[in-house]
Amino acid sequence: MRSGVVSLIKYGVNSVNCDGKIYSCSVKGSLKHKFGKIEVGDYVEFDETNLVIENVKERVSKLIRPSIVNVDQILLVFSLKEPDFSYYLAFKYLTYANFNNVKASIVLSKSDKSENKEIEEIKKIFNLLNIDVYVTSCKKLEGIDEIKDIFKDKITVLMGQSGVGKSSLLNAIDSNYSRDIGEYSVALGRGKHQTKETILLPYNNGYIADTPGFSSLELKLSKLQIAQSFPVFNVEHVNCRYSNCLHISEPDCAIKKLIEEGKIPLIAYQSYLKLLEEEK
Ligand SMILES: Nc1nc2c(ncn2[C@@H]2O[C@H](COP(=O)(O)OP(=O)(O)O)[C@@H](O)[C@H]2O)c(=O)[nH]1
Ligand SMILES: [Mg+2]
Ligand SMILES: [Zn+2]
Repeated sequence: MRSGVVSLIKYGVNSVNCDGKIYSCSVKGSLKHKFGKIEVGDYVEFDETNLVIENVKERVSKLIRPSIVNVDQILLVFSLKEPDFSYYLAFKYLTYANFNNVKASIVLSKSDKSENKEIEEIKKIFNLLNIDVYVTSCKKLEGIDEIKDIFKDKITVLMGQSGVGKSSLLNAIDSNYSRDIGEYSVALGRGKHQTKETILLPYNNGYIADTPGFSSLELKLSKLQIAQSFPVFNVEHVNCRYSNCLHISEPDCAIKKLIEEGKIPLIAYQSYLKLLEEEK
């Protein structure tokens, strides 16, 4: 028996990466019944002769969109332009990551298309919330070396709308990946010819996942789940009068106080209210 990681699932075939070699495996019938669907990111044991997956290790995390398991961290990619940066979207993805208990950092891509002033402004807001921000340009090859270290020993997922430059970033990190690059389409408001499947690419003793990306992400969370997963609203020192406080107009709301004191940026709170409005 050999062990490896499921790195791609296409046409019902599971590509298992084992010491850098790819084995195309099927799944043992009884395992399917017992365990359910195998996902990209699953650590499996397979029979090298029959090419059949016989065991799956317990998962540490599971994301639904993109469908991937055992993720150690999420790298949220937002382009500064085309598509334009949106705080609302950034906070939406951060809430999604928090809800799934996966650490998230931000990449601001296409820095060559933006002004320094705008970049500094965005960085300041997220740094205030203890969220790491990396700034990259694949066109000018800037900021690429700075993010290489964070992938070591981990499964990292690149997430973001299509067209923000996820595949371009991967190619800049390692040109051997040869990921397909889509053109950003103004009419569609997203990239065309985008990545179709989630795939794990080996890097620095870990893996980076390129994902299809999507034009919209539905959180499908209740208002209270959003309140509890929204970045900085879930820190320990926040002590609202009610434990189920939605931080709207409840008395003795610690969040409202932190906003008044300037410790939580107003734009974060506005994005939060917009997220709440969306979930009926
Ligand atoms: N100016 C500029 N364009 C970029 C940069 N990175 C990606 N792009 C362009 O953005 C478009 C979408 O890129 P792609 O990597 O396919 O995005 P993905 O859908 O997130 O994988 C392509 O036209 C790229 O050439 C960058 O750093 N600067
Ligand atoms: Mg892509
Ligand atoms: Zn509150």
